[in-house]
This record gives sequence, C-alpha cells and structure tokens, in this order.
Amino acid sequence: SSFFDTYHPYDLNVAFLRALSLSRPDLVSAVEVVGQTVEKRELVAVRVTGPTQEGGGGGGKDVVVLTAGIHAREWISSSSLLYIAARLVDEYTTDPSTARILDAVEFVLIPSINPDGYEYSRNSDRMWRKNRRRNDAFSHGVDLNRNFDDHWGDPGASPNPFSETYRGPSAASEPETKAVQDYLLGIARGSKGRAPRKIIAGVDLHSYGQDILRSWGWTHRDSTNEAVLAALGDRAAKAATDVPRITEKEGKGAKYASFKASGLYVTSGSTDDWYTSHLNATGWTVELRDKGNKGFVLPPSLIVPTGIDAYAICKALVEGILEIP
Ligand code: 0X9
Ligand code: ZN
Repeated sequence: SSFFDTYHPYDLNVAFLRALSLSRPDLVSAVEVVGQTVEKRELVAVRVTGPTQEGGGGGGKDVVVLTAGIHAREWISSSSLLYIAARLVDEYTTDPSTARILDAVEFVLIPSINPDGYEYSRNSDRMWRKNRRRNDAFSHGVDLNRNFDDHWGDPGASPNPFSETYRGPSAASEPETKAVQDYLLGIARGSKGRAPRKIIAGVDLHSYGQDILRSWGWTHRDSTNEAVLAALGDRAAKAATDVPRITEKEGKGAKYASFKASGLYVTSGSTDDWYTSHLNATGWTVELRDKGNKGFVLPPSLIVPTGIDAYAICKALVEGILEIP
C-alpha cells in the first residue's frame, strides 16, 4: 500500500511533508509555520530545492510557489501537491530533468490554504467550499479564492455571507488569506534576514475541469504577457495530456485545456491574479480531474493518475518559464 491510496486528514498530510523533510534534509526544508486558521490550525509550508546554493541569477534561486486546498471539497488538490513533492524528491537523483529544475529553482509548497474547511468537508459536509469563519448567527464561511487582495470587491464575488463565493468583509479579512499573502510577500521582498527573491510562478491547484488557467481572471482583457502565457499554458496542457502511462496504477490519461481564467468566468480576489499582480509572477489556476463525472468526489484510485497530471503540468510550466530568455 502507498500513502497515495487514499485521502488523509490534514495533520497526516502535514506529517507526510515532515517525514519527507526528515528523510531528505538535503532537498526539503523543515516544515515552516505560515500562520493560523480561524480554528487555530497551523498553516504550513516546505521548500524543496537542490543542495546547490544558487541558480542562474546570482542572488538566491528563483522561486516557484505551489498552493492547494483553498477550496475545502477539492481534496485531490492537496493530494496532488504532496505527490508532486514526493516525485521531485525521488527523481532528483534519478531524472536529470528534475535535477535541472531543482538546481535552478526553489519550490515553496503550501499543501492546504484552508485546512479548517478540509476537515469540515471530511467530517461534516463533503461539499463544503469556504473557510470556517462564523459570519453571523446563520452563516459560516468566506470563499478564500474571493478574499485575496486583488480587485477585491469587483464583480465575480458575492457580498452575501450565504453565498458560496462570499468575498468576506474586506480584502484579506481572513487569517488564512492574510498569512499566505504575508508569507509570500516576505519571500519576494526578503524578510528574517533573507535576501529578496524573484517568484517566477504561482500555481494554485483546484478541481475539477482539467483546465490550465492563466491571468487575468478579473477581466476579459489580456495580461501584458498573454502570448507567452498562452504558449506556456498550452505546453503544460499538452504535457499532462500526453504523459505516457504504463502500469495499472498510473491509470489512463486525461485531456487538459488551456485558456484565460476569465474564460471560465470572471472572479475577483483570486490567488492567480494576486500572484500575477502582487508577486509579479506568472499566476495560474490548475483545475485537476475530472470533467464532472465524479466531480469533487474523485475516487482515491484517481489520486496517482491525477498526481501524474499535476506533476507534468508543473514541470512543463517551470521548464517553459526557464526557457524564456
Ligand atoms: O471559482 C474558482 O475559484 C475556481 N473554480 S473552482 O471550481 N475550483 O472553484 C476558478 C478560479 C479561476 N480564476 C479566476 N477566475 N481568477
Ligand atoms: Zn477551487
């Protein structure tokens, strides 16, 4: 049996990362605490990178941010992030293309932005989406992917606390949003005696739909780098669609599409556009499997097949970005 045979409680997902870091301290940092949730769970991050000091730049290595679990019911996103972490570590020594990536960049991995919601989805209401803020006597939850500090309050989010896309009372009102924003801004600007770092990509994993979405999501207009981002997204979609699969466990392939996030629908206060505008990174939302057959309730047998998709997507995005002159 393997860790990826089933979905696990949040604490066990964190323990997996802790074990990874203890087994390969040369590649994986200790688990860092990013902040606390409404229900006082710890938000965590780990960094994964090759033991070499720096990439091409001269300062520290460029950074790739990978986040998951912002929507409670999208369990596959967190499992896929852990799968990516495990593959990066496993293949550093066996796959030269992985070594190249880990020698060039540092991955910052946040396995869940919304662990309170995840536990509520596991234990009480499988279709829960938001965090577990008590809004008033009658309603709970802010949609954290409408609470980020980019175009907050614009169309594409709801002011109504009952709504599944409730934006919250103000931008970054939620401790989860604030902690993730501040942690990533700290990396970009430099903090705790560390030099500022260039964040080249922010990828937020979701489900479902099998789509690779690029900025903007808040407007139908193109971002400044539309042509480059479209090519990157297309390349990642193709990589995921075309991964060769041999064993039974690897499952069958799935077809991914790539387009502007606004092509799905316009939203405000979302991570992808915040990554683009505030981190100066290429911001992405990746909707993993499936296309709606099982939807959010994706069977555990598809954890590895979907993890393989997610790994191919992230690898292709990073390789593509590193090729940009
Ligand atoms: O609505 C969302 O937050 C995402 N879809 S989901 O079904 N996982 O909830 C899509 C967000 C895409 N990004 C933007 N429109 N900015
Ligand atoms: Zn989502």
